Amino acid sequence: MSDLFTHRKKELLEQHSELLSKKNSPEKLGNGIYKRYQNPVVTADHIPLSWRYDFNPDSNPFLMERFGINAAFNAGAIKFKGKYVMVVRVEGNDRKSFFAIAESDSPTEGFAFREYPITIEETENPDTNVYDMRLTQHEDGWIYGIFCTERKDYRVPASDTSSAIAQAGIVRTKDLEKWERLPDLKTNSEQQRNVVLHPEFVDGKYALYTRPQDGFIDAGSGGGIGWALTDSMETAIVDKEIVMDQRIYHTIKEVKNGQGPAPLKTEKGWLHLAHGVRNTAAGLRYVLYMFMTSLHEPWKVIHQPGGHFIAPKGEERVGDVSNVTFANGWIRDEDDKVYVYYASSDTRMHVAETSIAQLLDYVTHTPEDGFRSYTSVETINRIIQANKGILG
Ligand code: M1P
Repeated sequence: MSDLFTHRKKELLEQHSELLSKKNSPEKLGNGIYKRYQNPVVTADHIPLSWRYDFNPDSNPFLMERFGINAAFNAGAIKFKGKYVMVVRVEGNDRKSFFAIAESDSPTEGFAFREYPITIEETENPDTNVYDMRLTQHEDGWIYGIFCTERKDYRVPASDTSSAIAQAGIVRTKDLEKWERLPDLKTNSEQQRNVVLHPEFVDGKYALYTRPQDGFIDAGSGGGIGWALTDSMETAIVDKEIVMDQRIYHTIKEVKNGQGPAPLKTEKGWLHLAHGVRNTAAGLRYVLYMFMTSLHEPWKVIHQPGGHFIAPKGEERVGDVSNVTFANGWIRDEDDKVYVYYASSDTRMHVAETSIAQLLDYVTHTPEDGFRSYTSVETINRIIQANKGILG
């Protein structure tokens, strides 16, 4: 074994273990709605060295990276057997994404990947790429994972090597070890992404949040977040999708939007986290927003705070796809604290800490978007007026 090999091995192991044991602390003040934690909770560098390097000095004398990892982001999340668990979208240097579990005893630090990534069986129509799993602990006893399965669109001319078709793939598990692949969701929409299973039966059926769209990137005539019912998850078929949260001109969700994780049930209604997209001269900007739906009619929006809940900030603004925040996982803890696991710029995972009480206050008391500059000034004037004599 060469000195170079020995030295590199020691340094790699030290650096990796330092990263995994790095302490994390919340920002001091925050905005009263949540506190961001200072360090990302999962990055490409968290990926086990045993996936990336061949540690045999005979076959890898330079101790080169053999399988590069480009990013670790857009994670589904669940608390399982006392552990905070993320099902992370890991993307290799080859641009293929796959899923892997990172878990910790703490919600905000110490996330380590399991020894192997998750093997998701293919259907008779193999996926080219799989990503963005939403986990739902359903009242039927299964944990479902719905993810995007992307395949090449063969209907286009051979010169078009980019066009793809996105649909919803489905797996289920009881132990986060063995994942059973079910047939893909069937809908009447040309493309689907951001499909999420509601945790409870509605009228005896499984309920899904969908995102019908015409093109792979463009929502086209797909108007927003959809709501649909299916009799079964073993052959999930949706006839009708109604748009329950539409995209709107000159808002943070003007171009498209999509449900984040499964909603959280509270005594006042279902709390939803979603992403909204608008276009800019610098490209698409993805931010997170929230809304609440009726407890008994979860497809009816009853509160919709104006503007974004979390937008890319500081270093979060830069990455593979810059100016993006995206969340498909959050965990409500036993003490009603809520950990929002969000990704920045399609590159890394972060956490923000809040609580059900804070989120309820935020969702029910944040002014709604008035859709005009004039109404924004009116809203601020009302707040200033109410503060008179209080601030001195
Ligand atoms: O690159 C930003 C996001 O773009 C897509 O989201 P949407 O379907 O709403 O356009 C997804 O590819 C997502 O993974 C990605 O983070």
